Amino acid sequence: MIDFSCQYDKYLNRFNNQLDLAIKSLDSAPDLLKEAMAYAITDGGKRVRPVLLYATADILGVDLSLVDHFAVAIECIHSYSLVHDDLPAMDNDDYRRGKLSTHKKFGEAYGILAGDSLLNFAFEYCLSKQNFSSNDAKALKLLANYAGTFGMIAGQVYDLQNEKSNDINKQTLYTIYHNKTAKLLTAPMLIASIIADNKNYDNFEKLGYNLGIMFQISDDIMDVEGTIESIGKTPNKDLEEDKLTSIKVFGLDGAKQMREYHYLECLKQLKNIENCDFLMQFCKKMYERTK
Ligand code: GRG
Repeated sequence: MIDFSCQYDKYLNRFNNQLDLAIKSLDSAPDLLKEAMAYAITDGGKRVRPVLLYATADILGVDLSLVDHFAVAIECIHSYSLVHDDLPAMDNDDYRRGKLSTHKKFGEAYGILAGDSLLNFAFEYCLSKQNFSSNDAKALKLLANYAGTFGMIAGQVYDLQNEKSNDINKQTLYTIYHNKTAKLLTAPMLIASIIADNKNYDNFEKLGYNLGIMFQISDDIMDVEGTIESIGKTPNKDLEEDKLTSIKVFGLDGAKQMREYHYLECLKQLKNIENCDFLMQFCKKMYERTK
């Protein structure tokens, strides 16, 4: 039996060292931009996506040094999405990760620019990886696809379009959650799989889908049941904005049942993957999470 928190810390330490190197490489950027980017990406995040990447690489026998650049890139993209999501034009939140949101700390213009820069830097940093291979190119293309016009950004558009709507539709909800949340949680596992010549690709794709939907339903539940201290951002925002959420579609108890359903689907996929103890415990932690 593996020691889950020991292994999580191992991945976290590795990621933090890689992130330090990446931030150092920003030295020649304008001071305020660098500061705002570093503020947005350091401290407070759970680092779920880089941890998923390292854990999958380990399972598939991929040397972790081959995915370090991707770990930094995916957290840059995730952090940019949070910075932009907090802007007044989007979710308009003053708090994120237990501190002032980036635009509140540095002003709206720098919030926009720091987000833009994190997105560009993600790709620049990946492309600076030594011996960039054809599998790396395929993995980077997947990341661009899952984070962009056909993925997370599309999800954000569907999300905006369905605010204050009376059309309570499960299909629409799943389209939003798949794109907005699940794709960026699936990408790290698929990146590791692509680098391992597509090993277990379909299993990881289905695992990512279910983990992502479960993760977003938990986020909805925490929005209702959590506090600013526990979730690090303002609670009850979804209700205020009248968003299409799992709570609106299923009710609070129904959302909890759907969270369990997707957790069990994750376990089903994991049965097909060897040496997946860590991921099994990871899914359980995500199922039980309150922050
Ligand atoms: C603005 C382009 C653009 C996209 C925004 C992803 C997103 C789309 C908005 C962020 C808000 C949100 C509800 C995202 C869904 C995914 C999610 C639950 C993010 C929070 O991820 P965690 O819990 O955050 O991993 P930490 O802070 O731990 O990294």
